[in-house]
Amino acid sequence: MSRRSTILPLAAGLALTGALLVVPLANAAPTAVAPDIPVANVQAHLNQLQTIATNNGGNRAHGRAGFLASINYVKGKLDTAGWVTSVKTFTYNGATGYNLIADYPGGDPNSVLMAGAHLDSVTAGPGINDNGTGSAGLLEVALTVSSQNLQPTKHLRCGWWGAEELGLVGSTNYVNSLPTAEKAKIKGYLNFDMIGSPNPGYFVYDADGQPAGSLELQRALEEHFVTIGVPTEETSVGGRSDHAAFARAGIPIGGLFTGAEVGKSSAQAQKWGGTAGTAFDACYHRSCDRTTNVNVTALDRNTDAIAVTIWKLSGTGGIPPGPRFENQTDIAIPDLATVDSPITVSGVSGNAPAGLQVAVDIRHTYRGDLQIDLVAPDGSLYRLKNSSGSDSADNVSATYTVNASSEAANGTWKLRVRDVASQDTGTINSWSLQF
Ligand code: DPN
Ligand code: ZN
Ligand code: CA
Repeated sequence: MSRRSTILPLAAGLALTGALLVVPLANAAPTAVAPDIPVANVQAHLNQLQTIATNNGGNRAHGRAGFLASINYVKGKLDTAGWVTSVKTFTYNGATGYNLIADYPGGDPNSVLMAGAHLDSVTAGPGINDNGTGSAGLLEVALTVSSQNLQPTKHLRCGWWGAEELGLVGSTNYVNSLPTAEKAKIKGYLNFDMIGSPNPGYFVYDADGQPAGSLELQRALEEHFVTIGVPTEETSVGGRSDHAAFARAGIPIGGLFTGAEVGKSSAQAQKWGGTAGTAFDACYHRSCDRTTNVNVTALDRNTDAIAVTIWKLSGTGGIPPGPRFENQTDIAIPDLATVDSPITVSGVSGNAPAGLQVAVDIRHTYRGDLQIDLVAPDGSLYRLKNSSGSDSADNVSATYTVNASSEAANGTWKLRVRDVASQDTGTINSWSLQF
């Protein structure tokens, strides 16, 4: 994180006057298109889980201090983001166990989409791939759901499970604790256990033999990999992770997995890269399952797939009818400068939609420096984001909804990014317009 700098008087560089129409902050989302999740944010959670283990005897196992500290870390992030959390306790092996349940306010309470990951490690090590990765990926997607103000049709609920490593204890306890009527409201459960294996495979839970409806989840989980051209394999995970109790209750299930103790075949190494004859995760259940035991590309792809799946299955993923335009040219944002990145739209009849989706991917060392506007072809300005002296996170990765219905669609649109404070700089990585 970068140091803070002084905000310059706003008058400097305000060339944006004249006939320009400035519209107040566009309401962020509901977005139809799942955003790209910056993997650095997921890695930051993994670093925190590693530190928790290091400070608590080297693990985050059931009954150990590192597990409760992990629960408190995830809970704190979700509470700040507006999720409604509750910690549910159970007893196993004479020790108190914890499940963290988080509900996203809104959606149809009778139609719940649930996703989960076990947060406990084995006692042998810190459990960063197993299952810091699934826990951190799901956490970052949940935080993105709220930062985007997603308005899903379904009610969204996430679970971080305890004592998975001792026999799926936490998730089983949760499902068994639900009255029949509550179980019936859960229309699907997605499980994420080991999604950053160091010698990764790309496995999607096979819907065969699972409750009816599981195929829809499998297809949704595969969708992002189809989009990015990464082949997947179906895997029969049987009862090896926390989906099992949900499946037993007749709830459709699905999940992602990058492999554990099994060796990668040469055919798999050919299509996925990596090392044939070596385990997908040679540090599985060992002390070396540290932050170094994560393949960042696999973590990135799987986290994006979680987002695409949740956006789609929660009832917000219908692709809007119009075409999409993107500018992927990197444009530097020098200190205290204003830069424009153009997108020329042609072949669209009439005006832009009331729900024009503007997806923005900016890398920056202090996002509070940035004021962002969308400039319509006639020069009208739509404010997407204000600068803020206290917004100390880095990158901007967000999708904004703009009512652009008074603008002709065709012509050159621009993303105008103004860096208002000294020291930190960045780059427009890409941005897009979804009509
Ligand atoms: N359940 C995992 C563990 O925590 O050890 C391993 C695993 C996950 C195996 C998913 C198969 C499928
Ligand atoms: Zn696991
Ligand atoms: Ca700056």
